[in-house]
Amino acid sequence: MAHNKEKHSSYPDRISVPAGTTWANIYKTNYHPPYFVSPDLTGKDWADPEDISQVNNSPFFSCEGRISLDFQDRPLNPRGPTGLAGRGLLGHWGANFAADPIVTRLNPDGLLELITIKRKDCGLWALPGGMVDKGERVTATLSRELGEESSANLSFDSATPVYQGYVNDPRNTDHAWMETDAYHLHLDINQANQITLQAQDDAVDAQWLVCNQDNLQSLYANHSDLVNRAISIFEQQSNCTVLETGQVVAKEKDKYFPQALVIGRFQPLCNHHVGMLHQVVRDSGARKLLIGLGVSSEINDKNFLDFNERKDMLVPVLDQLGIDYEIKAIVDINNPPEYCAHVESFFPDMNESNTQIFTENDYTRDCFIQHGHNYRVVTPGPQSGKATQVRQFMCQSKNWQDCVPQHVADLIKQNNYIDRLKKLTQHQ
Ligand code: RP5
Repeated sequence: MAHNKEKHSSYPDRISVPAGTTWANIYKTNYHPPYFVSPDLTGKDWADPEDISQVNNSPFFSCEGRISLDFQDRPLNPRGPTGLAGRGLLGHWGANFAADPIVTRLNPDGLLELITIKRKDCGLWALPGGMVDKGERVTATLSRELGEESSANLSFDSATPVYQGYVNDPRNTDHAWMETDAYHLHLDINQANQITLQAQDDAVDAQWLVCNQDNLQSLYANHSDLVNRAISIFEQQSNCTVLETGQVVAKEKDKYFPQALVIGRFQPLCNHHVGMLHQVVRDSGARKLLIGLGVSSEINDKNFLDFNERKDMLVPVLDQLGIDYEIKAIVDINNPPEYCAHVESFFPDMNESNTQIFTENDYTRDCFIQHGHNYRVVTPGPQSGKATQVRQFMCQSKNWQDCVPQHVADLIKQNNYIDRLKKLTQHQ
């Protein structure tokens, strides 16, 4: 993900960071970003002290995995250098946790609409999210923030979790960044009619926004990704399709796809993946399962197992599914318009009418539904990020064994994959 290029009004200019720069290769560049911490943080009890040695939340927790530190023990942005050091406007060193409510309804014209607020700081339409207070449950934050910014009063106890992780927020810096928990709540007409939207607090306006792709793409930060993820889960749960215009239509009846293509990395294969594969076979009724195993050009802390090592983990699970399958290595090409053709070149029999695609990755999903393609893409569940957690547990010597099938645990131990992962993690 390229960092957000929006300049925050109170921020100094960032220095430009050449594409492909990571913390591991930054020493090859002359990287001296300006340092900025907003005077607004001074004296605020919710903000960390500026002196990092007085911060007692190390090791820094992040939904993105293990956080590396720089030579001053400051946490480093997991998505790489941003061109600006310090915390900027963010109170905490490292991850700053927010929660984002995605509240939708159908309008009388059959269009899906979403509660949005216009942010006071930048004038952009956004999800009415906000920071999680210390010790607060995320569902409580969602209700509170929605109420504070739009006056709507809703409970999120039955909402669907759709995303947990990094937000491409314009306030992010090398040492502080936003992460969020996004939950989706779809209201029926009676519930929606009880809401009167009225901007409050950090918002100058609050409105129901039609979920067409133009509107979604212009939302703040990467809020469009969060909403598209919610839409894709909503489509599966309600057996409908949301068109690019926001129009909600019933799914093509009796459309049957004989093949299911699952694209994933399985770094490593964990219990969540096993459940997902069983679900795909059960729900799709497919006769053949195609597995596209994402292969990175480099071995690193996120891609620590090679193709054959992961194939060895997958085969016993696939054998148990009782259907025909094929596994192919899909080498990363970092070229969204070409990605669909790239995958098709490994599975020459697949096309839009005989294969539906299952992926938990937003980037992959977009490659198959944008750029002129019309594949049916299904997000198997909101539980992505489980392999990240397994890797984290492996590095921290926590109980990772319970998160993976027995044969995977055996392979990990027999081949010393933990040592390899730890070494790669230390080199980050
Ligand atoms: C975004 O900033 C989050 O996704 C959330 O919507 C928001 C929280 O920050 P404030 O609105 O409280 O400034 O990164």
